[in-house]
Formats: sequence, C-alpha cells, structure tokens
Amino acid sequence: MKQRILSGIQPSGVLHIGNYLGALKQWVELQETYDALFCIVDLHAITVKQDPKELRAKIRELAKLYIACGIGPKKSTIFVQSHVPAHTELGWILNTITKISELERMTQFKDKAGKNRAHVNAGLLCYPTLMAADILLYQTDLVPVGEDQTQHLELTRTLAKRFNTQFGEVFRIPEGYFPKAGARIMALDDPTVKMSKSGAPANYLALLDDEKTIRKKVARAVTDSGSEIKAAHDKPAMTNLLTITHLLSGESIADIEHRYRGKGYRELKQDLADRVVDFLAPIQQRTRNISDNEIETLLQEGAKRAREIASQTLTDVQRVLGLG
Ligand code: ATP
Ligand code: LTN
Repeated sequence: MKQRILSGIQPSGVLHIGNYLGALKQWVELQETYDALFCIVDLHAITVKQDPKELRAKIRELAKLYIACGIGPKKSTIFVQSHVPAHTELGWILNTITKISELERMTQFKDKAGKNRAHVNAGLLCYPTLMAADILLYQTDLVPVGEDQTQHLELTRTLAKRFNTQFGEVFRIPEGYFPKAGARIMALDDPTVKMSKSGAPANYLALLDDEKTIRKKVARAVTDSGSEIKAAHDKPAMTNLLTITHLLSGESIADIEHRYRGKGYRELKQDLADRVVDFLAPIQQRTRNISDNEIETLLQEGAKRAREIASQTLTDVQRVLGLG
C-alpha cells in the first residue's frame, strides 16, 4: 500500500509563486510515489468575506491551475472541500476536544483577527480544527505545505493524539513535509513578511500575471542597502530573489552569486523577470486549454473518491464516540 499525502489551497485571492514553490512544486514530485489527494479548501476561504460568484469561479480556476502546474488528474485526486460533508462534521467534533487557548495562540489567527477580537467571526478561530479534519479524515501520512502551516500541523498532530488517547486509535498521526528552500517566499515589496494571496498586488507574482506585470513587479521589488548580490541574514530582499532564481533554474545559490559578482541588482532582476515569464507562459497556456466541462467532471469524480475514504474514518469516529 502506498503512503498517502494530502494538502490544500484556499480559492481566495490569486495563486502566487510562493504557493507554487512552497507547496505545489512538492505536490507534483510527491504524487509520483504517494497516493495523493489535493483539496480546494473553499470552506476555509469563507472565513474571510468572499463574493459568491467570484468564489465559484476561483474554485474552478484553482482546479485548472493545479493541473496546469503538473498535478496529474489520473495520478492524483483533486476535489473541493465542501463537496465532502465529512470535513465539517469531523471539524465540529474536533472543536469539542480543542481548547480555545490553543486556537487563540495560532499566529495565523492573530495576524488575521487583528486586535479587535469581539467582531472576528468564529470560523477564523476554528480554522485549524477544520484543517485538522481535512488531514485526519484521509489517514494522511504526509502533508506538504509551506512553513507558515507548521503550527497548524502541530495542532493537528496534538488533536489526533488526544482523540486517540481519549476514545481509541482512530487517526494516523501525520507528518509535515516542508521544502528545503522556498518554504517561505517573502513579499516583493517587503521582504520581512511572507508573500501572500491576500496582500497587495505588488507583494506577489501571480501565476496568471501577464508578462508586462511580472516585469514591472520584479523591477520594482524592494532591494537591500548596498549593492552586493549575496544571500545573507542582513540581506532579506536579495536572499528572497536569489532563492526564487535558484528554485526556478536549479542553479545553486553559490553559483548564482558567483555569476553576478561585480554586476548590479538591475541585471539580476532582469534575468529573474525573464525566468519567471518563461516559467509561467506554459502554465498559463495549459490553464487556458482546460475546459470548464473537464473540470466539472474531474471535481465530481474527485469528490466521489474523497467521500469514500472520508466516510470510513468518519464512521469509526462516530462509533467510538457513541454517535450514529
Ligand atoms: P492568504 O495570504 O490568503 O492566507 P496564502 O498565500 O498564504 O493565502 P494559502 O492558501 O493559505 O495561501 O496557502 C497555500 C499553500 O501555500 C500552503 O501550503 C502555504 O503554506 C503555502 N504558502 C503560502 N504562502 C507561501 C509563501 N510565501 N512561501 C511559501 N509557501 C507559501
Ligand atoms: N490552512 C492552509 C490550507 C489548508 C490545508 C489543509 C493545507 C486547509 N486545509 C489541509 C494542508 C492540508 C493554509 O492556509 N495555507
């Protein structure tokens, strides 16, 4: 039996190169050796306000992007979270063994909720228990995600162990899988914060940005003081641009630094823009070539397989709890 991986991305905002390098790139590699499930986590996306029409379109667009980036519809199962009701049911059950203090401690919650907690919706607080349900329903071995998800994954493991201890061994304890480089791509306009879908357009390179936009964004990316092209702690902007170059080219950072010795930021940026444009062109082409019908069929089939696996775990959960 193959081991299983599962991961998900929210259909909110636009997919960016950080999502690709931090998560999707690993999914494409791991699907070759694992039983792979990739989810479009729409119920997570509605923890912030979404326009219904736009959300529907974003869900389909994200499914197309998964495939365009290399997820094989025959190799992997692609599905929409809300098409499998077991996620919300297990999410609810996990809420009952989760402490409010554990949820309030999550940095993603603290970042998104801000200071004025009284008006924050409860879904934002319970976001991690739904994510834990996504993972645990499928008896997942490995969860390939970016570094920002470390804390959520640790909570998932804690809840799985807690449940198993209190009610009996139902859940497999999942491990996180983080890329060696690229687990935290930084924003172009501020290299001290992570590149984010919900940020301002200048902060990210979207997978669907056109050539002109990419060139403009890369040219305007913040740089460090000084002029040396070198990855270092006190050079967060250069480290970020060099990391992206390294991941798109396969060339080591040391070799890239060597190649740019005596050259300026402008040259590095121009080359990087060329590389990003060349990398994204086929992805954009493939996205356009996938029809809406193909996606509908694929998502229906994906949901069917996901429901089958999820219902087995949910039945076990209900049984040990005295439900059902
Ligand atoms: P938002 O800013 O709206 O929270 P996001 O850009 O963080 O969105 P998600 O849907 O939350 O995107 O994340 C999808 C996947 O991409 C996750 O595995 C996450 O860890 C990864 N990821 C997100 N941002 C980055 C980043 N800057 N660098 C590396 N990986 C990232
Ligand atoms: N919380 C994640 C998205 C997410 C996820 C998951 C990732 C929801 N469910 C299950 C891996 C496995 C995020 O915000 N990036």
